[in-house]
Amino acid sequence: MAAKPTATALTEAQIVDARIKRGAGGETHQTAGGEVPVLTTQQGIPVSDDQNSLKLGARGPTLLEDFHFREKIFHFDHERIPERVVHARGFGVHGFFELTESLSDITRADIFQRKGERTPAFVRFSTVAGSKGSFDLARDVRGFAVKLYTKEGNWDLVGNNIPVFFIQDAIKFPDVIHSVKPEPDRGFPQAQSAHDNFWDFVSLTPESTHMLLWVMSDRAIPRSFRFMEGFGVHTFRLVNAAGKSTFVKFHWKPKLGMQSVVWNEAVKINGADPDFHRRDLWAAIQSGDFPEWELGLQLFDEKFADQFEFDILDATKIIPEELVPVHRVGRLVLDRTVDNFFAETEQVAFCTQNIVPGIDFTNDPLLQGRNFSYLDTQLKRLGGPNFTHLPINAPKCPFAHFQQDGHMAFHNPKGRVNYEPNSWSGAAGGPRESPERGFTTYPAEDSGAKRRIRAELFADHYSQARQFYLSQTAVEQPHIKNAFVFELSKVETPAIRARVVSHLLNVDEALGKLVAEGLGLEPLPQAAPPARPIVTKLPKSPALSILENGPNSFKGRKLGVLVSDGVDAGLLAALRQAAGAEGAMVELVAPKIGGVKASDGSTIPAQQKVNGGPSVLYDAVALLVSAEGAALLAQEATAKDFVSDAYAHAKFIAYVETARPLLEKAGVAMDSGILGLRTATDANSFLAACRKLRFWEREAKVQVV
Ligand code: HDD
Repeated sequence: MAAKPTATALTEAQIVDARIKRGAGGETHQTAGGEVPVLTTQQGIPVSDDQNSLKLGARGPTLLEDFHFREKIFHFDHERIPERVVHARGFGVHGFFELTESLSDITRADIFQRKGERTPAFVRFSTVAGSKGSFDLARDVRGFAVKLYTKEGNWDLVGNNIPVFFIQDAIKFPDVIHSVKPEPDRGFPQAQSAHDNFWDFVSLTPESTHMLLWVMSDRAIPRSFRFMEGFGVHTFRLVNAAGKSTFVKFHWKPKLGMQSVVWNEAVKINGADPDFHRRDLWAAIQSGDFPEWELGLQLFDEKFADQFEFDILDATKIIPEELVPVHRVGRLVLDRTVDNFFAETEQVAFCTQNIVPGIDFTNDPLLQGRNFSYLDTQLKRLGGPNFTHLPINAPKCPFAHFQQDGHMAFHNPKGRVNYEPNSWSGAAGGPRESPERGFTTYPAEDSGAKRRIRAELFADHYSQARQFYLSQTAVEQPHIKNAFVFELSKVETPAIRARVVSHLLNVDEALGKLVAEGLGLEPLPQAAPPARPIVTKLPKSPALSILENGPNSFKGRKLGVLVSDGVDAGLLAALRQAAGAEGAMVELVAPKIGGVKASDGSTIPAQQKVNGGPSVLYDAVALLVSAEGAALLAQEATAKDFVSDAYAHAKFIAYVETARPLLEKAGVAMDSGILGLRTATDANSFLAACRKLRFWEREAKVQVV
């Protein structure tokens, strides 16, 4: 490989080049499979036999001198690096940020200067609690970490899909994470908050209450990474060329709108396809349907901060969008999957302290603590201080400094000078600081006695939790109640259940009582004494509801069509056409993966066999089975589940008349979310109905406990 030590990063192309060029100096040889590189050891020594270790005779011991064998096993033994202590399970993709409005009056950040300019980006989505191999549909916060390779260095906006957090001070982070992770004496449960330790900790930490409402809402079970919002969470500063500071909260708004699954679906998706979210993102990008978000800013000044009811430094609070509108200034497009999961997704190192000139921190005590933790953790994960040499972490702008050596240093500048000041002149003297161009910290004035203390307004733990709950629709509120009841029903210690309810009574008395009733908790506990009076008159914030902000579109969603031999080919084509026009994907689910013989004699291949393609994998379903097909599938448990689950999960269902026996066997009671399919016009009407995403009217009828 032609990697000369230079002052700039190796490009990804160079690395890939190195990978595919493995072979003895690019030597190739002819095999049954064509002209391929010669297999070598890591040292480049050609290998003659990769099937058998070196032995003394056919049945003798393996010889220590087999350097090829030893190297191969040695390398394999060391393939793993420590998984992230949180957000271990993630999926990263490439894209770009495009500025749609210049912000040069508000910030000097280079990325925000020139309308229309694109900046390369890498985004990693994740769950928090589960380990690397856990399932995607855990009830959990989703990480939304964005690395922007700007012309003045890397800016990492390490956010979540929820705009608040469990704790206010970073000193509590190890505690909240320990509590949610598997319990240390037993090593379970995996990727779940539904256990005693988590609820014990949060019920003793009332500042978690607002976050708990979000985590028990449908935000914590998104349908796809593509259909969720992202938030920078903390208040940051934007600083312009004149040194003026404006406070900012960052938002990512999905172009396809928000959507979540229902809890029973989440439980089943985890069995049917533990990779549901990563597969979804992968498939969308591979098919050219690039997900997109708008970058929104909430901008405000000291005056607003002073009169706001809550502290803008408190990460357990939001600023309602109705109070400070979200101003959209750019778009993030994800258009490329990684070449190598380990090199990119696993080794990417996000650090909250990576900010660029024109952006600055505030004194949010959670953010201040994060600024230590991220750098520190990369050292452990990536094994040394040179993780910025990895292509995924290296800036894409020129860089020059005197930091040197260490494990795996592969940018090693030439020349004599590695310190400054020095008296070597010109280029020989190396880089120098620039008071004009360099990062300058906003000179905020702070003073006070050194104490372990929190600001007074931080003590309001219930008002915004209440606002969140009351801003939800009549469909969403019961989901929150049910989630609390589900989780607390897994808690073995009754006192912990009661303590959670004592907080919920402060959020909303009716909610507290409903959860108590769902748990069979008697007598009702006293409400926890609030540290500050609860603000009960906060107006509803419709922006907090998913359903109030529905996309009214089926674009980017997936239709599952159950088919059998004898399927009406014309109707299937009409359905595909209608789905295509809507921008939706279609998958065929059939008794055999080879496909079905259609009415016109053609064979149509399937994407799923019926027992591997349950309806939880789809946003809506259609039953296109012939009379014989319906008779066959009415005896197949997984086909009946396909229908009864679609029904129970309030999905829109289209059916041909011959599918009726299957609907009946599945125990479906007909309603207006179940639409007959005879003509192409029916197919269009069905897709139009699907724009509502779910037929929520049905839900209350199928959930009675
Ligand atoms: Fe964190 C990873 C988001 C609080 C310490 N965090 C991590 C990731 C995301 C967040 C998205 C995954 C990055 C990736 O994909 O590689 N974390 C948040 C948000 C927080 C937050 C939105 C609150 C507003 N985190 C937080 C605190 C601390 C940490 C208070 C410690 C004091 N977080 C870490 C970490 C991780 C991490 C241990 C683990 C892996 C990593 O950093 O790279 O340093």
